[in-house]
Amino acid sequence: MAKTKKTYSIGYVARQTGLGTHLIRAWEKRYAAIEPLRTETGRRIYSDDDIFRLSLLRKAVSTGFSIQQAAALSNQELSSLGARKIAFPRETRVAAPIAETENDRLAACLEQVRALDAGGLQQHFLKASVELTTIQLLEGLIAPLFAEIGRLWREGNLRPVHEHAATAVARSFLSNLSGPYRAEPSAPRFIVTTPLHQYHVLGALMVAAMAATEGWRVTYIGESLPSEEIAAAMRQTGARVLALSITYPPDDPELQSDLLKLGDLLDDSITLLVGGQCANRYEKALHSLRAKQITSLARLPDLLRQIREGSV
Ligand code: B12
Repeated sequence: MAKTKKTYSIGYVARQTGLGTHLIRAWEKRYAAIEPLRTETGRRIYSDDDIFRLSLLRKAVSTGFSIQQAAALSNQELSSLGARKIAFPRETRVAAPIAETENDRLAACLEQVRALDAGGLQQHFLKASVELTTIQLLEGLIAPLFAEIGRLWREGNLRPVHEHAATAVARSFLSNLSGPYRAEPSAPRFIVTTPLHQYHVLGALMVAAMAATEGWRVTYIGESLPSEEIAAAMRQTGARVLALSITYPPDDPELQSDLLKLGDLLDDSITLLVGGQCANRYEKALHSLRAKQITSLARLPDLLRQIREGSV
């Protein structure tokens, strides 16, 4: 593909195309959909041609073609898809209809949850991951979906089995979300977990996906870990950042004291980030840990950049 002289960072390309950075890399690595140039140090740089092609691919995928199919086409063929000049056999098209607005997406996902259709729900998540940026996908679809599931469950309008089945899909989907993106070996390490007796994991998995998207080498070390194990993981990996997610219960005295213990076990240079619905209920312990409490995932990218630059 002919390259023009001007080049751009992946962040710029993501903003221009509306695609997440993890997805741009995944389309390149898995499907050879584009061929970005590399700097001498191996960093990817993108041309106007790359941006144009990614926009065409995005359009093709959002009208129902799989990225595998779309990546095999030339720009000219991709351009003509809109006019339906190329027809793939129907059964090879992505089955679920494209949901246009946030509410449509949410309603479509909820329908799959009610129908206990794990494959259907996964399909909707996959489609949304193509159409949306990572933060839009997490904060605009998956988090509100689970808030709604929680509400319907509490009111008796959904059974525990619906919530369990949906959680199983989300858990596996979120675990794989950062999979396509392999950080540089020199990238700083980031550990995510839920502390003692904390069994709600989706928030932690979202944090892991966000940090991976930002180029950190992320390890999710599992849930309900006592402070000794968390500290051991930090020592072994030399990670600079530890993220904890705290959801329920809000008043566990054992967790309070375990968090205080964590303060003694962690190196002072480690940045501790804490979020989740009940994080503020452990204020005293978190204060003594000098933890940064964050209420929104959207704040994470800026904060991680600042930590990387050493400005916080
Ligand atoms: C799924 C779910 C479960 C699953 C959890 C599966 C799993 N392995 O994760 C199961 C079935 C196990 C479960 C069990 C229970 N649950 Co529950 N559960 C939920 C539900 C429906 C969704 C939670 C979720 O994952 N949400 C999606 C995530 C992504 O949202 P989030 O955690 O808030 O994270 C967001 C932010 O907080 C932030 N964030 C989170 N962590 C971090 C960390 C950092 C560093 C940063 C930057 C940001 C960040 O980012 C996310 C995106 O915005 C909620 C409903 C709700 N309103 O949340 C109830 C809910 C949390 N559960 C609740 C309850 C009561 C229970 C049970 C006691 C029910 C029971 N009677 O058995 C048990 C307790 C189990 C236990 N021992 O802890 C209550 C808690 C009420 C409270 N606070 O007092 C809720 C709110 C439901 C309700 N009644 O309204 N639950």
